Amino acid sequence: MNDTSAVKDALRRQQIETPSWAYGNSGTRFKVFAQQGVPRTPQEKIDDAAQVHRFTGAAPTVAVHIPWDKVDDYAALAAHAEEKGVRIGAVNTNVFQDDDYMLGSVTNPDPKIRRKALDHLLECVDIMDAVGSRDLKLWFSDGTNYPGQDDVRARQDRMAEALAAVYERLGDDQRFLLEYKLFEPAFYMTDLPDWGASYAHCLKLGPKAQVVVDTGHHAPGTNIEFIVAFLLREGKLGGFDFNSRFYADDDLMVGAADPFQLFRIMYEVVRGGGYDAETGVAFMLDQCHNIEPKIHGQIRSVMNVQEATAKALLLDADALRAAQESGDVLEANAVFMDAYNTDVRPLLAELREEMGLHADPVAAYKASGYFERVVAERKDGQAAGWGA
Ligand code: PSV
Ligand code: MN
Ligand code: MN
Repeated sequence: MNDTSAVKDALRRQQIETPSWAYGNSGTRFKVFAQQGVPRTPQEKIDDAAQVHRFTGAAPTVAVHIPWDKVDDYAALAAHAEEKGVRIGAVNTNVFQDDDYMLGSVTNPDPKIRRKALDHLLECVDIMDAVGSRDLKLWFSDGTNYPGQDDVRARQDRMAEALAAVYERLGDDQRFLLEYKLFEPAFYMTDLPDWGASYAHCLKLGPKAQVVVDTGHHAPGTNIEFIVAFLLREGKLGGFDFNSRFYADDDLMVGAADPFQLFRIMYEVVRGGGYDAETGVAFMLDQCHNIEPKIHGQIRSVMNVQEATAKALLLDADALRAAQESGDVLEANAVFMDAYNTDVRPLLAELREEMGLHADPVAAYKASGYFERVVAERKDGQAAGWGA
């Protein structure tokens, strides 16, 4: 796309979902650092997410995580979000923080524990109904630490059984997004370690089962953009959990470790039709801000995704195809790199002003006084969930 106004139109409709847990205190297993002004309730996490949308105009939904965001009245939580100018997005399940799940949740050898895990997943679909959510995000920590610990194949059967039961429960306008992760917390074998395993389970179940690519869940050097291209071609890419990694599942800000990789991913999204209206590809952030301010970090992350997207949209697809078809390796690579090396910040600043926003969301947020206000108002903010 070379036409700047078409690129702007495409960017105008980009929606990036922020996670409620990004606003809570987080850390590693060594230490959770308590920051100032951190939300004390699910409602306050939504209030913070609304600030990210207020200044970027691109983050209209916030994902919740159950039970971290447990409330008595989910319809009221959805109404609270609407009041603040955002909506509740994906409902994230949690079958990894209970003593019962030491040997697994839906793949646990004990049928009583499998039932408990499945009940939680089904309860999360009830919550989706209450808040009007389309997506159920499933991440399982299930796996084993030692060879021989459990039967790998039986665990796949149990996984398939649970996924089928959840699939069955989904409404017509709902779907589940199945996450995979190479390792951690299981260190020998993970029950859904890679996109192939997630894809195979989803393929069997049907169109309401889609794969979600968490950019931090691969072995170093994995060509994530290939996975994206492949899943899009098969109609099985449900969305992204964006974050950056240097080593393992670091959950650092998207675009911080490798902005070029983010661009390559966004290029494949655009190329594969994943950016078209109504495509269903969800752009979500799955991050935590252990040492940096959280709302500011989320705004930065949204901007990083926007910049990679703008570059991907600006790429001269005709010139690229011509070079590819004539076998001109260096010209094809030059066209690709030209797009990546374009400074899109002025274009995005212009677009924001056209949308009635400040050209610089970070400066506008800092000038708003919101942070100082919540620091004064909120004491003893909540931990995000894990590592607490
Ligand atoms: C754990 O690895 C994880 O980071 C997964 O990516 C989930 O999406 C997230 O936690 C929230 O449950
Ligand atoms: Mn994730
Ligand atoms: Mn993760």
